[in-house]
Amino acid sequence: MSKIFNIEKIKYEGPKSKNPLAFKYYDKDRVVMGKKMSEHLPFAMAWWHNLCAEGTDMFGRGVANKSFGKEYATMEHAKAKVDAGFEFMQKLGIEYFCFHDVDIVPEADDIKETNRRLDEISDYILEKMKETGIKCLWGTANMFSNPRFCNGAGSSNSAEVFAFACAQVKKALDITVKLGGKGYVFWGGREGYETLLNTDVKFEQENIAKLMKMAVKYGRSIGFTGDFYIEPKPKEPMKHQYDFDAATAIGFLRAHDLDKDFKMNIEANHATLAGHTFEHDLRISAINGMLGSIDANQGDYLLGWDTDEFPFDVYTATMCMYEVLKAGGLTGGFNFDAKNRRPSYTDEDMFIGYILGMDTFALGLIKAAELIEDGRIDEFKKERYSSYFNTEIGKKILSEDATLQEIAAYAEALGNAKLPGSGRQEMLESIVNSVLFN
Ligand code: XLS
Ligand code: CA
Ligand code: CA
Repeated sequence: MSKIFNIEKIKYEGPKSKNPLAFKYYDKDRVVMGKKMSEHLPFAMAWWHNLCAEGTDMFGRGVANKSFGKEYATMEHAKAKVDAGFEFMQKLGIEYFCFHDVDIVPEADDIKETNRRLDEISDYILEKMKETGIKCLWGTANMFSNPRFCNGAGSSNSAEVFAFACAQVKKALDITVKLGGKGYVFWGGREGYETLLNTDVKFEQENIAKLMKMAVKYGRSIGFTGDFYIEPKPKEPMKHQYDFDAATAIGFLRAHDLDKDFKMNIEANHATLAGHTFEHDLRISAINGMLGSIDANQGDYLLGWDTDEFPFDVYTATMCMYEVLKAGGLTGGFNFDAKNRRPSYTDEDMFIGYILGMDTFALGLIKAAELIEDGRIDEFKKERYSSYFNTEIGKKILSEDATLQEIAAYAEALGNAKLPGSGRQEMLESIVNSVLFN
């Protein structure tokens, strides 16, 4: 193994450990509800935050050094990032990675040269994958950084820019397939608008659907059998993003006949920006058969933007894992779309961030399994709807031949209805606390 990071392989030391460079809860072989933790939690490293981002913000330059000893924007640097990434994943026991095209090579002025670089780097990545057994969770095209995409990619007002979006999606699909990626993501990027005064929403949405349809057709023709994902986000960078939340994205996919090929990649921080909980968007995806993959991070309730923090909130991770277990697991995985805070700029911090995230989800998994095994929540929920199953009127309502007149006649004969059973939210919350802190 190369030696870019002066840090040993991270081991499980248990909850009492005070070693910041050890797992406290993520014990990969521990069996939870019949499956190993590592199978429940296929974790992935996000190339962009971990190997590229240096902590630049609106007010200041980077703080962390991600040169890995090479000159930025060179192929030597791109290769050093591959070395660093694989060493990092091996040391943490992470089995997958996710990437944008421009995370893995410096973008050239001419797309033909960028594509050549992508061929070169993907050969190198492939070698590392064979050597280590590490796999690709998903790939995507960055169609939001280059100035040409200032008005969006698939939704751009410029046909020429739309053509460049096609070229990037085509190449990113080629590379994803070459690396055996399980999925391909469309995050909206700048697919949205700032003002209706200059925007034809219908035309833009139809064009996005057109781009996606062509991508599905091409992807299938080159042997991509995985899922395409939409990753919803309500705002940022655009004021209005078309894929606002899971419900909106699912509606869009159905309207354009794309729902057979696509699932959702739900990011915690995006769900909360949409005014939902993380678990809300997971549930909406799951009940529609579209829970594919997860971008595991968390936002900050005091800030109105996408802070992409490492997940730390065990309540939320528990509710997430409850949804995932109930849905029978993910076809995708848990990508840490998370970055260290700007003042946490050392190599150690990179490792500690991932340890925090992996431990938080491991604890969430353990606690979600305990909640399910405890059974009180499920029993309560079943009882709460029982009048539909154990009363004549309930059975009638659920029957095929129910009519509005017949059901209305039942109500009129009764004259008035009893209050529905108590929701008992406080009792359920106290069950959650007693399971979390037993
Ligand atoms: C940005 C998104 C992005 C996608 C991939 O907010 O989270 O990083 O996951 O393009
Ligand atoms: Ca994301
Ligand atoms: Ca994000």
